[in-house]
Amino acid sequence: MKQTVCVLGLGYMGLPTASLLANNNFEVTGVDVNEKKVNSINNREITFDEPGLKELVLKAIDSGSFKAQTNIAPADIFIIAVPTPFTEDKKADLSFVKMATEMIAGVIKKGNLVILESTVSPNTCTKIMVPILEKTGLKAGADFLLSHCPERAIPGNTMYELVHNDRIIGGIDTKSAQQTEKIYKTFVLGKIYLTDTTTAETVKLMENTFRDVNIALANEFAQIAEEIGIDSWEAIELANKHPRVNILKPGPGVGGHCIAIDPWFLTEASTKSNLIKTARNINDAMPSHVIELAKEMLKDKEKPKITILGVAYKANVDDARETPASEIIKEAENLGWEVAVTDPFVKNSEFTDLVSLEESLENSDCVILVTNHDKFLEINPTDIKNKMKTLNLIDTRNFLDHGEWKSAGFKIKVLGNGKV
Ligand code: SAJ
Repeated sequence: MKQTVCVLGLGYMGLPTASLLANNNFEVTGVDVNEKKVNSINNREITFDEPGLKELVLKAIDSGSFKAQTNIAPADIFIIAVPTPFTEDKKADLSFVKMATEMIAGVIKKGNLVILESTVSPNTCTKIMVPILEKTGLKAGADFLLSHCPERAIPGNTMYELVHNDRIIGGIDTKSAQQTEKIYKTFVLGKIYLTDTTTAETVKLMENTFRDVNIALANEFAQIAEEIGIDSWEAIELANKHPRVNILKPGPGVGGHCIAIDPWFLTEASTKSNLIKTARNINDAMPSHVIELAKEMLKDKEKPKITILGVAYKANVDDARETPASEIIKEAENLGWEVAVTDPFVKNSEFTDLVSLEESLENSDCVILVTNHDKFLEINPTDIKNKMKTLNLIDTRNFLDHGEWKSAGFKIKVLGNGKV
């Protein structure tokens, strides 16, 4: 008989994981509190774009091994993949993890395994989940198993990375880690490493913090390069020719639901973390730096109109969570500028109206490229120049063909390039 799995949270990680398990011999129930999302999945619609996901979900539904619902179902294995936002004072908001654990506590039976995939602050498994689950009278380790298997797949390439990336599994005991390994081995081709829950929680935060600090370094190099009068993009590329150097890319800021948030989870209980906080602040200040570049370029205009190309937090995805575009738009509007925003992937945004590319360029004084969607490479500057009032371009990703834009008559600024 197939083992039953209940996946709580049908978002960016929960739904892909649920569909992989359902296609690998598990009987899967996906649970989400959002009834609209549940209905659309059961009606064969996916509310976000992720290459390869829809096909896999439909295959799982058609084989009868996957269904979505709003209520928890008893199962052999529970997987929690709910969001962990952060609070105003930059602490992990674990309310969804707690709620999911309470739901499981309502149906858990002896012999069940509970797996946490959501990114959390250290000690969440032992200090928060175990007490909730033990209120049932069952004992962790003796009666039920508990582990943390942090998700590590990157949006935009989730389906590939869920299968091919290595995984870290931390158990409250060896048996919990080993039982979890058996489940992930059914679809993971990467290596699986076993440890304890708190180490696994910290490893996940360290990975995203490493990336955030590295991007902050690139962003600081970019601003220094602007002062010195060199091109940081060229300098970083050359520095990366060293066998032990790998500097990431500067940009308008760090967005997304992970890297812009997770470093705070690591620092919230620590008195020792200066570098991590400084890096976060450097990255959070990048939208203001973009506005400074725009102010310089538009200093002769009283009430300029700017065009923002891209609100997604990164290239070729429809996800605008924590996007640096939001702060850029807010600051520009506070200056009294007219702001028109366009994005070929993002359909709706909570913080701005989105218009077509054509409309966004109408009478504009400056195009600011925020997201490096490939689609923006198709813009022909000669075709759009008649729509615009003044021909200015700020490229925050060093992405567009500057020669082409210059030939069309545009004045160009590139973030991190003190030469242009
Ligand atoms: N960014 C830069 N410069 C760079 C790279 C990225 O400015 O050189 C910016 C992006 O534009 C974006 C932000 O950083 O705004 C984050 O993008 P990302 O592609 O670095 O990462 P995420 O947030 O999409 O996914 C990360 C991944 N973590 C790591 O690579 C260590 C992914 O593997 C995790 O699973 C995911 O966080 C998560 O869910 O934690």
